[in-house]
Amino acid sequence: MDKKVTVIGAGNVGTTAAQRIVEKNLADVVLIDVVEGMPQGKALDIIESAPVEGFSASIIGTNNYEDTAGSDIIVITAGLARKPGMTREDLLNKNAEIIKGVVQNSIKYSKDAIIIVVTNPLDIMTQLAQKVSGFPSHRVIGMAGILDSARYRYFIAEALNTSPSQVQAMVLGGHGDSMVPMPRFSTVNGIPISELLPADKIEAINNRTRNGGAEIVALLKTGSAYYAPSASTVEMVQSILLNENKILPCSVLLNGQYQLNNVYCGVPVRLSAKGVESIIELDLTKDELSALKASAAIVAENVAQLKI
Ligand code: TXD
Repeated sequence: MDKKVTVIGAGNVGTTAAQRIVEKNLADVVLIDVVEGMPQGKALDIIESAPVEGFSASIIGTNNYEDTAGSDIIVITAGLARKPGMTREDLLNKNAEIIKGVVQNSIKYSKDAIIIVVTNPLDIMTQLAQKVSGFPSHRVIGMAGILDSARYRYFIAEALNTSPSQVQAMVLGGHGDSMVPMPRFSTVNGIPISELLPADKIEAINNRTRNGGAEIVALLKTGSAYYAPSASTVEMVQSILLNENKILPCSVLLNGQYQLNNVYCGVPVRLSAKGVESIIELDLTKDELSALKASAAIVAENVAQLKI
C-alpha cells in the first residue's frame, strides 16, 4: 500500500480499527502499545487472516515508535478506563498524561500526519493533542459524532423497521451526556423523521442515543463499545485517505463558528486529504444553538482544569 496508518493503543477499539483498515486495503498499519508482545501477537493473528479474507495490506505490531515513521494518519486509542476508587478527574489527568506522551513520541516520526483522537474524554483529549502537537487544527480531529450518529441512525431504523443504511441523522456537540441529537436534520431516504415518528418516540430515541455508550457498558460489564466505534473511526480514515470529502460530524477546533471560540466540539465538517477541508455552519434554532454551547462549555471547563 502507498499509505500508512499508525494505531496507538492495541486494545479493543485500536485492534478492531486496525483490522477494518487492512481488510478494506486502505493502508498498511502499524499497531503500537506499551504492553510488550501484545500488539505483535494481535497483528500476526490479523495478517494470518489475509489469505482467507483476501487483503494485501500489511500490519505489524510494535512497542517502538521508529516503526511508525512516515505515517499519513495517526489514530490514538491509548488510554485507561476508570478503575474503582478513581475519580473522573483522576482519569482525566491520567489519560491526559498518556495523550501527551503518545503525541510527542509519534509526531517525532510523522511530522505531516493527520491525528485522529478516539480516547475519552474525547473532545478534551483532542484539544490537548492539538496543543501538544502544535499541528494546525485541520490536522487534529476527534472521533465521536459519527458513532453517536450511527447509534441514532440505528435506533431510528429499528423504530421504523427499515434498513439502517436508509437513515441519515446527525448528533452534534461534545461526546457525553450533553451531546445534541438533531431530529430536524434526520431523514429516512429524504423524509424527515417528524413525518414518520411521533414526537415522544423521537424524544425517547434522543435519550437512548445520549446513553448509547452507557447501555453497552452496562451489558458488557468489563469494558466499553468497540465495534461501532472502530467502524466510525475507519470512516474518517477512509474519507481522508481517499480524499472523499465526506460530510461527517467530527470534533474540531471552533474559532468563531457557532459563536464558539478556542474549543473542540462536534460539528459537521468535510473530511479530505487535508484533514478538515471545511467546517459547515448550520443555521441552528435558538434551542439547538444553546444546547451546542452548553455542551461546548463543559469541554472548555475541563480543558481549563487539565494539569498539563
Ligand atoms: O466515541 C469515542 N470517541 C469512543 C471513545 C468510543 C469508544 C471508546 N472510547 C475510548 O477509547 C475509551 O473510553 C478509551 O479511552 C479508548 C480506548 O478504548 P478501548 O476499549 O480500546 O480500551 P482498551 O481496550 O483498554 O485499550 C486501551 C489500550 C490498552 O491496550 C493499553 O495498553 C493502551 O491503550 N495504552 C497505551 N498504548 C500506548 N501508549 C500508552 N502510553 C498507553 N497507555 C495505555
